[in-house]
Amino acid sequence: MIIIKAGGSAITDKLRPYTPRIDVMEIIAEQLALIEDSIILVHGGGSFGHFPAKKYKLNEGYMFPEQIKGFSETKEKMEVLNNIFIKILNHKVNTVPIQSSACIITKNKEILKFFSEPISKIINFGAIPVLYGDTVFDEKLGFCILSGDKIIYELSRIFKPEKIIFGTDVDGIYNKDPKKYKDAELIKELSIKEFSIDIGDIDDVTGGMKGKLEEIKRIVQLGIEVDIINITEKGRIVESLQEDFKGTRIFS
Ligand code: IP8
Repeated sequence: MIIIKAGGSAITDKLRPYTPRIDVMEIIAEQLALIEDSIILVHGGGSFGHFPAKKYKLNEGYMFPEQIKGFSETKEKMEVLNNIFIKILNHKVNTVPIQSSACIITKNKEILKFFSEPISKIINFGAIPVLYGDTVFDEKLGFCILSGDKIIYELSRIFKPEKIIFGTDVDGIYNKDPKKYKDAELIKELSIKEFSIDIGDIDDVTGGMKGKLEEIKRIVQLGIEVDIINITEKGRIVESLQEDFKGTRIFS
């Protein structure tokens, strides 16, 4: 089994609210059709989920009644994004979307309960379950934003996949932010012991690249191989299943 994250920065234009990147979704669909192994796909929020979630301070938990409007609005936007993606994927593969808030309860932003049986059933039928970062109910905070990365950690514990691919809009992890520095170098292999390096923004409600690396660290500690690749480029997902690929491989 392979678990693939289609990052929000790749499948949406993060600078323009509610703008999908249809071209990238098509690239992903084409490659999924070439993979024989079973797949679970998880996608992020990008400019659909993060805008309303930030506006209503949803990741700080329930504080004032107006946030309910934000909770509902964020969920609506995430469903719109999921629906656009699912339609494109279904031209090439069979997918079944799963709404995270209907099967996950968190406690202080960590997954406490996860009814994962439907995911196993979908896989047994040879289809691809598609989950996504979402607004969820939280036993301590009332509600919170659950990132796709935290969902992937939990899926890793439950399904023990051979590999996790984190798809972003950059080629992997660099020694400096490649969007700011031209001399930034791609790190091909990275030990989790080196994870203290300062990487990227924390502008996302779910912690940006830093939050992602925290989850990756936990996944690698489960003994699972993790690759970070650029999924906006054709062929990269399939290449990362081979030895010679462009990206960053994380090991313990
Ligand atoms: O982009 C966040 O998921 P992520 C989802 O995987 C929302 O961190 C609703 C902002």
